[in-house]
Amino acid sequence: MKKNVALITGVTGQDGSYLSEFLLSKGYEVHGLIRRSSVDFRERIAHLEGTPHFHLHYADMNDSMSLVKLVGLVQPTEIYNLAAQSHVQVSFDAPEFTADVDAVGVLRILEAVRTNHLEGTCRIYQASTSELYGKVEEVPQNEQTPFHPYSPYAVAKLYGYWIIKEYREAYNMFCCSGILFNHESERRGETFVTRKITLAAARIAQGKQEKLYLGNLSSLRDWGYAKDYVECMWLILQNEKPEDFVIATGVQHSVREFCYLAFKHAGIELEFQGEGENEKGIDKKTGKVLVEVSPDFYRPTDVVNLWGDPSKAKRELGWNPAKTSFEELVAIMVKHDMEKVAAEHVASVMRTNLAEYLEKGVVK
Ligand code: NAP
Ligand code: G4F
Repeated sequence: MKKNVALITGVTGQDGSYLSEFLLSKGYEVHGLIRRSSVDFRERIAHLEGTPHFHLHYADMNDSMSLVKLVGLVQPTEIYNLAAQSHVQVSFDAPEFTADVDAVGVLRILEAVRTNHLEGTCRIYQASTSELYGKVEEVPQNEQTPFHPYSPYAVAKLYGYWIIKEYREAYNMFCCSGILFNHESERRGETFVTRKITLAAARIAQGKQEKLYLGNLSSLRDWGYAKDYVECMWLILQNEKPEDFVIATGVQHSVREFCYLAFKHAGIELEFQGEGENEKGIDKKTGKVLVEVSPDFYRPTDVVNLWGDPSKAKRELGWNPAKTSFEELVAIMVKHDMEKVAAEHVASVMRTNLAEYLEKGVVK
């Protein structure tokens, strides 16, 4: 039997790391695309490096030639295109780079597959996003809901969505978009709102940070657990027909609610007082202001009402959107960050002690 060979772009990211683990557990040969950077950002996949069936290759989503060569070398049976400039706020500051990676990058992958004559054998998953709904036109959002992208990131991703659909129809390729709603984890990038909150709650609870500054506290999201969502990416490519799917939990919460629960898990009960820029999260026990609003984190246009309807994925892929609840997700993230902050403290004390001993000549 022919071996399943997966190529993952964005392998160093949150989803890429979980997907690698998932596919390796299913017996896949996994190839990951990494790009050169001056510092090593392979923390999320460090535990997989050196294991059999896991291989890394240098290339870049901005470099067609490198993609054509890589696809030709790996001869994948499945490609998971997860690479992206994935931060919505950053896309306002770097719109052209975002478009190059998130829009044209998708086209480059499709053309790399065609150039290598693999369009009949290689299935392609595109990491699409609930940001396409943007300035939402209905709630909850499903596969039929009209798109209204509301950031340079979303506009770039809309191109990715349509070019996937176009190649499916024009060249009969098995390529699909997963329209994923926000999914988080203990591996989430530290500047996305959930991880920013869980890390700050842990630091504040352990006396390492005074205050947390956030933007729009009323923004609503449908947050799921990234580990559960990567299974769906795979299910989409195992489906009989190439189709697009909404992946979400079907449950919605505000940034404020996430914040309240995260601090509660860290042992602090918050009370929110005031409105808009004057809203504050106050420690009920001490009366100290721990959370404040800063307009620095406001966006020129913000998506404020995302709520997904995962009925199609449930019905047609047999996927369970309720595997990890919102409450469990927050608990997992806070537990992880409480331990991380405590470990950093121990490491820093040890470093200080060692420096002192070296200075006094106690150790050489
Ligand atoms: P992430 O943690 O930000 O990871 C993004 C990945 O893309 C990283 O591996 C990054 O590499 C890579 N990348 C960026 N620019 C690249 C380039 N020019 N060439 C090669 N690689 C490049 O994102 P994520 O949360 O795992 O999300 C995965 C995908 O799903 C993204 O496409 C995102 O837009 C989409 N998505 C995410 C969510 C969510 O809630 N997480 C929801 C919907 C859709 P470096 O490590 O080198 O930076
Ligand atoms: O955590 P966020 O930055 O995620 P956002 O913008 O929803 O994007 C993420 O999910 C998308 C799926 O819908 C992905 F496509 C995308 O790649 C990324 O993974 O912000 C969530 C909400 C926003 O409304 C933002 O305005 O939280 C609000 N927010 C409030 N204060 C904040 C902050 N966001 C961030 N990053 N930092 C804040 O201090």
